[in-house]
Amino acid sequence: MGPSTPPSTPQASASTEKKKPIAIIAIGMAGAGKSTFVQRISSYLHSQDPPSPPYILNLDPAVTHVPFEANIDIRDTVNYAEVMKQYNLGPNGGILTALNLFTTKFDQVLGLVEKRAETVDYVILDTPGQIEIFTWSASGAIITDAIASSIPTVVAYIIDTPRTTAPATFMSNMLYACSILYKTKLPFILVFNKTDVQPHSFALEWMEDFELFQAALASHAGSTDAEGEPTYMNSLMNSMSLVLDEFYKNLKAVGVSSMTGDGIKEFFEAVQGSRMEYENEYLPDLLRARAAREKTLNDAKADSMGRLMKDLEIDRAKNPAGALADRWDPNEEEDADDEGPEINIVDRSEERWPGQYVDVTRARRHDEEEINWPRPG
Ligand SMILES: Nc1nc2c(ncn2[C@@H]2O[C@H](COP(=O)(O)OP(=O)(O)OP(=O)(O)O)[C@@H](O)[C@H]2O)c(=O)[nH]1
Ligand SMILES: [Mg+2]
Repeated sequence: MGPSTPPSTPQASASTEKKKPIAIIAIGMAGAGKSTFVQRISSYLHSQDPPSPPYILNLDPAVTHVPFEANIDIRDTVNYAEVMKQYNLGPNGGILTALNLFTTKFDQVLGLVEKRAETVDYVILDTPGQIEIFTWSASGAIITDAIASSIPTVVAYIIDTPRTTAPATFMSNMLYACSILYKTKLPFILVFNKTDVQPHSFALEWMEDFELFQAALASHAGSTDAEGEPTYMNSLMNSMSLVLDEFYKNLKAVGVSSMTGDGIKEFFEAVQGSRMEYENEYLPDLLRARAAREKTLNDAKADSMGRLMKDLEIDRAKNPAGALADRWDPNEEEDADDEGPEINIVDRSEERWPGQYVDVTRARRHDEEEINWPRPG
């Protein structure tokens, strides 16, 4: 045999050679520390050798101050206070509508992100304070799916550790995380934040051994009734802890302090581990689902096209002159009225701050602006 060239798989090598960033979507209850966390991981990446500045998207239209310098900021695109006024909405409706308007232009955002794909290692998304606005809205799902089908994506579920030490609160928070995992089906990292105030070891213990959790539950006030029998709530939570036990097996958990930077390195190790998970589990599912969707769509198109052509043939045979008069005149003006309101995405790093790193702890928006959006009550 002559000198053999190694068997080449052009598609496989092309996909691994082309560098792709990882998207991190920070999701969590109001005040869990999402924005502080995004700021912290951003400054961690800046401090790497060589520095690896991330591409950051702020999706919270109602925030007055972000502690990081966003490359794309929803506030540059939609004015949340104006939306509230114009559509007669309360704070949450305003945030949701602002997010919906922004999502109509998400193709532009994707374009900007893809342009950076070769030079950036991480794309980070900070989401609105009210968790359900992102996790239970059409636009949240569209944004998540759009990003996840374009680059490897992980969800960082930020937990306010000091506020989840009560077993019942812990369980509610985990159930919420569980619902997001099953909705997004993306690699998932539980980020126990604020470990400077409360170490997260109790959470890891409960997750590893549900009997420890049940013991904690039993020792909590209100878990037994007057006769000393476990209450309904208590037995419900006991059985749910068994369900969650299964859920925990699919997750990574890290403890961090966005304040001190503790645990951020471990977080990035978990993120890197998730890339494999994305490629082996999520991506094949996504491609399968997309192929199925396209096939249904194409079948439907072919079917209606076939029927349309048949109708036209009959029509033409019946009335040849009418069919000719019905033809489209290419010189006719096209209707330009169906354009939506003018919304445009701004990449700040291309406009005002070309690749410039601003001290994130002191970051401010445009200096000449004195906008102070009210926070949702
Ligand atoms: N001690 C401590 N406090 C933290 C930590 N991370 C965030 N905080 C504080 O928690 C509060 C909320 O932080 P944010 O980053 O605004 O939380 P968020 O989830 O973005 O809040 P919303 O977007 O308003 O829902 C702030 O006062 C932070 O200073 C941490 O690791 N340790
Ligand atoms: Mg925030």
